[in-house]
Amino acid sequence: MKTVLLTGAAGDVGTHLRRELAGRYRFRLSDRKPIAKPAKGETFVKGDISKMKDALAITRGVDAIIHLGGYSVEGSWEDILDANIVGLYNIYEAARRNGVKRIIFATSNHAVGYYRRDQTIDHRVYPRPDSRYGVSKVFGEALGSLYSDKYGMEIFNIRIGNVNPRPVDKRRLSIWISPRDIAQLVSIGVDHPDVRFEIVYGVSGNRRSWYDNANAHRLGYRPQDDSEPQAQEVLAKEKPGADPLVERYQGGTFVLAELGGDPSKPTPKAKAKKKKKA
Ligand code: 15L
Repeated sequence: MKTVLLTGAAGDVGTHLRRELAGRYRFRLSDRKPIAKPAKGETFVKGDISKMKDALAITRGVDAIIHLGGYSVEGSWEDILDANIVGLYNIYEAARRNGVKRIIFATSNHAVGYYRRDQTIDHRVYPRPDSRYGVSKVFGEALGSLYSDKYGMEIFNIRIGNVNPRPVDKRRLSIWISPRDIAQLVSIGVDHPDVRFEIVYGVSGNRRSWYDNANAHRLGYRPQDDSEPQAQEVLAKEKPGADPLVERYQGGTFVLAELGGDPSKPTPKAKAKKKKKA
């Protein structure tokens, strides 16, 4: 049985994975917060990944790392920097020094949140982060690419939508992933024999998806859930009058935070040029 480190194990996604994957791996759980009762087959090691010493200690001797740890929404630059840039670097570098080859990285739909909802995007699109948080996820994907090319590490990036037992609003009908589907995808990341550097979307088989998840399917992902049967109920509860920008972009409210302009409109320079020509 593989020993797998789960960083950020005290969070929501970590809690779902522990339950769904119980008995499949020997889990080493790690978080800054304590976990009251590790289950059978689990051990807990407290650690702050913004400190290299801790990152080295928690990654020693494992077969793979599921890296969920970090700041999970938009936040101040200081918080994002500590957890998602420094912390992420520490995990990758500690893994390399400890000879751990395989990392499953919980990246996010917010790495590409500035794609419009009328677009279908696949794993090859250029990143379009919608927040500092999204930028930190793009950084994580880029660092994984470097560690894969330079050091031969095996990196499996899951651009997670929203992990929840049920889809909670209109936007999440398109990006929802059920606990059992995220567990399946994470297991592919841990066990697939042929991973070098992969990007997949962490979504169920939603009919309303904005993603072409062909790369996940190629690697064997067969989602069992679809948000559609719950769509009517979810839409009935949706409050009308959402900001048109929130409605236009995949990242939803993340695009609105500190918004300085509408990216679909021409830049002031382009506007001036057009005026001059006319
Ligand atoms: C994420 O990346 C966040 O970690 C999660 O809390 C949700 O906000 C999710 O995206 C989402 O877009 O719904």
